[in-house]
Amino acid sequence: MHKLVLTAEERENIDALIDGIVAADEKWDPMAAMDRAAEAAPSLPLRLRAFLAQARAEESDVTVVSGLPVHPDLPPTPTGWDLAAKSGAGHREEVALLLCGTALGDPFGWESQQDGRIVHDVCPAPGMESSLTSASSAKTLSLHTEDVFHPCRADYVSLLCLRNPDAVGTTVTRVGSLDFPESLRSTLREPRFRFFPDDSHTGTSLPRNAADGEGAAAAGMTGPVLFGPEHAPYLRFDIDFMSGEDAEAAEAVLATQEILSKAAGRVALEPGDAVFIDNYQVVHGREPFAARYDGKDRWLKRLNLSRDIRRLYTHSASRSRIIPA
Ligand SMILES: O=C(O)CCC(=O)C(=O)O
Ligand SMILES: [Fe+2]
Repeated sequence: MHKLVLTAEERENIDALIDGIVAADEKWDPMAAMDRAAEAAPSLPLRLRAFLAQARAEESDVTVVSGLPVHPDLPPTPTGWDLAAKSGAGHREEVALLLCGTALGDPFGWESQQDGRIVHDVCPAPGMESSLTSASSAKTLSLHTEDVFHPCRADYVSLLCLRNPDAVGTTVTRVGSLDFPESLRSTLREPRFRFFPDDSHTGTSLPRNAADGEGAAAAGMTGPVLFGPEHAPYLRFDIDFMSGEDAEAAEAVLATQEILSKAAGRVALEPGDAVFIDNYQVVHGREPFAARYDGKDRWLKRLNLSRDIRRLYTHSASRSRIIPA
């Protein structure tokens, strides 16, 4: 893990950049803020820019920046992303995440997720406690690749913590830390696995399983779990939204889940901490917690980053940062 702790002076400099971006538009405009953050990012403190540039160049798997500004008058934690979107709650913090994120990659969103927003809110929502989405709380969010089904999935998933009063951990397993038995490794290298869109895209709240192979969304796409460099492979995995195409591949999924779970570490984000998770090298999840809906619940901002935005443009044949549904 690579970690940088910002000084008070650096935090003040970033706060001043946020002031400028927020003041530039009469009304909070998240799309305009994305462009303004990209323009302003070269003015971030040099130490922070150098740290993020190095993380990108060295393909750091888990990168943490601590001490980002969180406004002292932060509004109560919204009880759902839709309410946050409507009120613009935590918009200064969205800008902070965009500013840092653009140093690692290009922000993008999904038409099918949180209404095509670029920066998402991760906060518990009533009725979603046991869902398989980021709005859950009571249920463990199992280790996953973000948007495992899609060829344009993020290179980095970034999370900025606004509140985390119970120090709930984000779980992470780095593929670089794993030692797969040789026969498992070679099975995982083969395109014998099928990946499905998760519930945050399909709007359903029931676990998908290999048996419901009907319909377009259930068709998914096949590919390997391990791919890329022989001795430092990339990884693609989400037990809730994948299946093996044959009995041996199905066994390999279960065996891999066990290996990933045993190797999991945790990062309990504090307000002002941003973590940049390499979505090709790390699977992440979350420990369960009790949501109280009292305005003080855990609250993160989430941003997907691509190392090459043209991957999106060629995929959807449009120059848009929002991947169509
Ligand atoms: O809440 C967390 O710590 C992580 C949730 C998650 O997996 C996500 O938002 O993508
Ligand atoms: Fe996630």
